[in-house]
Amino acid sequence: MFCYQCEQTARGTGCTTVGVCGKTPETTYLQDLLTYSCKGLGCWAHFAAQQGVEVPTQVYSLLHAATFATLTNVNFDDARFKEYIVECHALREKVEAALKAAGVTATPPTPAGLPWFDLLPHPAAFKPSQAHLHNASIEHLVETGKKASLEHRRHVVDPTLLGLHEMICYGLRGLGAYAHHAEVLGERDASVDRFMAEGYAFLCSEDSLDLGKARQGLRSSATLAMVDATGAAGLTGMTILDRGHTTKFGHPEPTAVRISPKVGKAILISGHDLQDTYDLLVQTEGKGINVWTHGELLPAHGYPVLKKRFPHLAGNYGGAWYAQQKEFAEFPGPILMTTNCISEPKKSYHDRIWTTGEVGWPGVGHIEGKPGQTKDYSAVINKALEMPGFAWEPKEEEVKTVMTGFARNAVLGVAGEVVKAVQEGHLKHIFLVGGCDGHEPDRKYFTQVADGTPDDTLLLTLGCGKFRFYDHDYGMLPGTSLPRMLDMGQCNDAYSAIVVASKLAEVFGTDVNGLPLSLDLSWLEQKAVIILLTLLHLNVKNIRIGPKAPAFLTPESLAVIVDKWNLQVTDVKHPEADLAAMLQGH
Ligand code: SF4
Ligand code: SF3
Repeated sequence: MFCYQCEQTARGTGCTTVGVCGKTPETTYLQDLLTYSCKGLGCWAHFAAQQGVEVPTQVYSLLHAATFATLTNVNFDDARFKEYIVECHALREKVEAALKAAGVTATPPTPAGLPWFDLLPHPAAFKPSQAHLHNASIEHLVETGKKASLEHRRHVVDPTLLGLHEMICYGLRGLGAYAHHAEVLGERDASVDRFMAEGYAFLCSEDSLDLGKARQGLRSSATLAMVDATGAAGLTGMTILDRGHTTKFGHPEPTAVRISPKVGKAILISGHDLQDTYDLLVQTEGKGINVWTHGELLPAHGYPVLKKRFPHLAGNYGGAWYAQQKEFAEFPGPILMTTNCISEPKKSYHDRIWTTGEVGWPGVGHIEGKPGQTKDYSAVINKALEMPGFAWEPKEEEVKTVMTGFARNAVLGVAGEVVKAVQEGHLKHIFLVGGCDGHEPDRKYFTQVADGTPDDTLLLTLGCGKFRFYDHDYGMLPGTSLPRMLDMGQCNDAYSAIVVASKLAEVFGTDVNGLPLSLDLSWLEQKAVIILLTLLHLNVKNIRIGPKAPAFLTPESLAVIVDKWNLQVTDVKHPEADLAAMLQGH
C-alpha cells in the first residue's frame, strides 16, 4: 500500500505497511479502486454535462459521499467500500444510458498515453458489470485495487506531477465532504456538483500530462490551473455549508459551554454533523438523557435553534479526536460518531459506539440513513438508558465553561468595536491559529504561539486544533468588550474567517493581505487541503501551515507555491520567531 494524503503519514513520506491512522492495506486498495471508479464516473458525468445531457443528481450525491469516505479517519469498513464501488458503476451505467437515450453516440475521451492507467483500462473504459461486482469477493476487489493504486502510480509518474494530481484529488476529498455535509442540510450547488465530476475527469485527461511534457511550464500548467479551480469550488462548497448551518440552526451566538460533568444519563456525539446532533436531541427529548458534544461538535452549542430548544444539550466532553480512545473509554454512556475523525474503537467501548453517515468501522454498529432521511437512534438511546451516566458533578461555583459561537455574524456584529480598537491602538494584530489536531509533540507549537500572542492582539480559532489552548484565559482586549480569544467554530467554519477578513479589508480600504492578520494553520486531513486551496485561490499570502509540509508536495512543487503565495511551513522549534515575523506582517 501507499498513502501520503495526511500530515501524520509514516516518517513524513508515506504509509507503506499499515496506516498510522489504522488503515489496512486491504482498505487502502479498496479506496484506490473506489477513487479509480469515481474517476470513471467523473469522466462520464463531465462528458454528459458537456453534451448538454442531464446527469442524475444521485451521481453527484454518490461522488460526494464516496469521496468523503476516502478522507482520513472516516471509513475503515471494507464491506462499505464494496457498496460504494458497486453503486459507482451502477450510476456510470445510468449516465451511459442517459447519453444513449439523448442520441449521443460519442463517449468520453480515453487517452492512451497516460502512464498511470497502464494496468487497467482507462477509468472511463473500466466497466465491470454489476453481476461481476456483486459476485466479486473483497479479496478480488483488493487485487484489482492494486492495479489502480497510488502505490503503482508512484512508480510510473513524475513525483512532482503525481503530488500535484494528488493535491487536486485531496482537495476533491475535502470538497466532497463539504458538499455532502451541505446536502445533509438540504443544500447543494450545481457548480460544485459539476466540479466534482470535472476534477476527477481532469485527472484522467491528456491535459493533466502537461507538466511531464514541459517542466518549464509548471507555473502556467493546466494542472496548476486545476489546483486553483479546486480552491474556487472550495469557496462555493464552504458557502453552501455555511448557508445550510445558518438557515437551519441560526447564526451562532457567543455561548458559554459547560465542560464539567453533570449528573445524569449521557450520550456523546462526535464528528461535525449538526443535523445528526439536532435529530438526536429531538429523539432524546424528555427521556432524561443529557447529550454531550465531543471534539468538533463543541460549536453546536452556539447555534440558537439547538441551544434554545434543548436544555439537555448539556455541555462538551473531551477534546480533539486523537485522545478519543481514552476519553471514550471513560465516558459513562454510548457514543455516536457522525463524521471524521474515528480511531480504532477499543474493546472497552466497542459495544457502545455507533457510526453513522459515511463513517464506518468493521464490526461497529452503523445507523443507516441517506441525506434527507431521518435516522433512528433508538439503539444509542436504549444503551444510554441502560448505562449509569455521570454519577458526580462539581459544585455550581466550580463548574468550568469555555466560550464558542464567534462565527461571522457575531464578529461582524462587533466590527465597529474591532475597527475602533484598531484606530485607537488597542488592537495591533489579529491571529488565526486554527485547523486540525494530531498526536505529534511538535503540535505544541500552536499552543506556544497562542500563548505568546501579545495582549493587544486578537486570537481567532477554529477546528479541533484549539483544544490545546481553548481553556486558557487570554483575558479581554483592552478598551473593548471582546474576549481576546474568539472561537469561530469547526474547521468547516473557515468560511466565517474568510467573510470576516474580507469585510474588515473592505472597511480599511485594503485587501486581505493588507490587514494586520496572520494565518497560522495546523493541518491533518483533506478538509484542511481544500481550505488551503481556497485561501490560495483568494490570493491570501504569507499563510503558515504546519507542523509539517504535505508529503505529497515535492520540493519542486512546494517551491512554486512558496514563490507564488509565500506559503510558509511553521518553524515548530522556534514559535517565538514565527510570532515575531507574523507581527511584522511576514
Ligand atoms: Fe497514513 Fe494518513 Fe493515509 Fe492513514 S490517511 S494511511 S495515516 S497517510
Ligand atoms: Fe479535526 Fe479530524 Fe481536522 Fe475538523 S476532527 S479539524 S482533524
